[in-house]
Amino acid sequence: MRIGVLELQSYPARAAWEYIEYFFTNKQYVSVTTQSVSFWCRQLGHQVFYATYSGVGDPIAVLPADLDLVFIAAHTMTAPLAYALCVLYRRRGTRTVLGGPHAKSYPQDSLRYADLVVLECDQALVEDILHERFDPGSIISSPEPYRQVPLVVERLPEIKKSSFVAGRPHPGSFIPLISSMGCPYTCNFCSDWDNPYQPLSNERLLADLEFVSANYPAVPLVFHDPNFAVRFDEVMSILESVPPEKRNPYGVQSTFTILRPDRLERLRDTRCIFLLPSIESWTAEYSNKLGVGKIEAREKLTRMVEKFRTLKEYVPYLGTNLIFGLDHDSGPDSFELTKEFLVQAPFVYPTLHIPIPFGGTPLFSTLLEQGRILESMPFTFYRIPYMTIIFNHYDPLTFMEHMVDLFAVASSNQLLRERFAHDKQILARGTNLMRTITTKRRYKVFLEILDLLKSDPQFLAFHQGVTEQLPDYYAWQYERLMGKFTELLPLAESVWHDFDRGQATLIRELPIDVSLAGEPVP
Ligand code: B12
Ligand code: SF4
Repeated sequence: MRIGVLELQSYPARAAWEYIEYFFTNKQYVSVTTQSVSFWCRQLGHQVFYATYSGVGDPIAVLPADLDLVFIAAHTMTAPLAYALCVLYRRRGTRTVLGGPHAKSYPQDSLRYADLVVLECDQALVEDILHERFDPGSIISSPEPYRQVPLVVERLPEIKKSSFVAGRPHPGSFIPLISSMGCPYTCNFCSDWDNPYQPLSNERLLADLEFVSANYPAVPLVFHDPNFAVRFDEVMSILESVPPEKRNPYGVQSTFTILRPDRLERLRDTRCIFLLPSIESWTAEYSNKLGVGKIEAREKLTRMVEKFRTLKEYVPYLGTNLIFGLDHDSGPDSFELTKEFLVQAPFVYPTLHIPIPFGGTPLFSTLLEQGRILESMPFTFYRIPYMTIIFNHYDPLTFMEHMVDLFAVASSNQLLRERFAHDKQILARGTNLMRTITTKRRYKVFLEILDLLKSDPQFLAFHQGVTEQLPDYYAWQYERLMGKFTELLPLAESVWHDFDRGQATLIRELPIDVSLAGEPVP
């Protein structure tokens, strides 16, 4: 069979800056699972065309036209483009399979456009798909996420294609790895809230580390573990079994409960170069993973600054996530504390989020039940800097005023100068510059939205949930982003979503080893 495996990372770039940004950032955001699916198909003897689409060029051109089957992986923000490609491939007679974060969040909606929709995936499921064991129109799932990640040497053709240029690593290349699945925490906005922590094979991790050290010395590794090194000693001893002078640098997302001061030397000595421990919120919620107990917000700020200062002595590049407008947030406090954090810890790059109702999370269920999701908002806007929900304690105008105020500081040249003063390394400086430019672009969008909230009563009414009529501003943005693909997926298709997850829930509850698709739904 001729099989395409496509990972969609973005919409087509339109401005010069977007070409630069997408090449240096999106291109490095490739997923291990899509590479694994490609490898499993090759292993079964098929002719496989693997591609990632970072936003440069035409997404149709990255794969041949005459495929028998195509796997498409997408996040929710790129779902409309993925749907449009499904429409196109189906017209050409190609079977379409949608997988990845969006398919898992909104399986029922994905089924409007794809022949098969995948929740969890493993090698056996891919084999069943290729043998046409599932009826078109099915939501399918392996009993649990795959346990055996293909080795780097096995995924090398995919890695070369996605992360390297002309088969060779360049200064911005990363090699993606994964050493565990799931997470012991249960944050209500995260898709992994109910996915138990599962370490993967230590032997295979060591084989990967030895392979990259011998063949791609100095190329940084990026671990996609939702929460890295929950079993800290075990993982560190694997990393330490590579001789110190042969270790590749690496980056991870982890929680403060794991990053205890007595462990930081081991992180430094194994060459951890970037760390993303999330703060999430200044209120007491989500504090359990920060290792500070349920303390008052201002004290939390002081403790977080201290913790990041300590981390900085061991790890050169630090980032964190903060979310504004979660249900327990109210008033200006979170915004003000964040501004103080930015000034006191300029060496930490924060990603400042607005809650997004990703399907399958407790946050989604609550918001849906309370009628607080702006249901006609296309998936295109399920990303910062857009508002897709009605907040518990903020009206949209006040919320946006706070965001504008915060982003004025976050994107300021003054803060960039301070970041440069703290980070002398070229890679860190380049990353800080790129991220500041991205933050400035988001700031501009916030200003536009604030202006519309103030000047256009219909726009304000939409964000207050008074009308479902999508404002012209979003209609125009949708068509601008989708470009020629609007013809395949007109706006009218994207202002309605099937949020039902009935089938998805049913399938996940079926016992192991049962052929999961095509089961009658009572
Ligand atoms: C690692 C990670 C990243 C990494 C790597 C991304 C990548 N391409 O894999 C980085 C840091 C780059 C990243 C970036 C982003 N991420 Co992220 N990320 C994660 C994280 C922490 C773990 C994902 C993972 O690899 N898990 C391990 C794998 C094995 O499990 P899995 O992803 O659940 O996949 C299973 C199935 O979905 C399926 N599957 C997965 N891919 C495919 C592909 C095919 C073809 C098939 C058939 C099946 C299939 O098989 C797997 C095993 O069952 C999750 C949160 C979490 N805790 O899970 C968020 C998460 C996936 N990210 C999310 C988001 C929103 C983003 C960003 C958009 C954030 C932003 N604002 O920029 C960007 C998008 C990047 C881009 N343009 O592609 C959301 C996605 C929600 C959604 N519905 O879209 C999540 C779920 C976090 C959340 N909010 O809950 N992310
Ligand atoms: S700690 Fe991170 S990965 Fe774990 S549930 Fe919370 S947000 Fe998700």
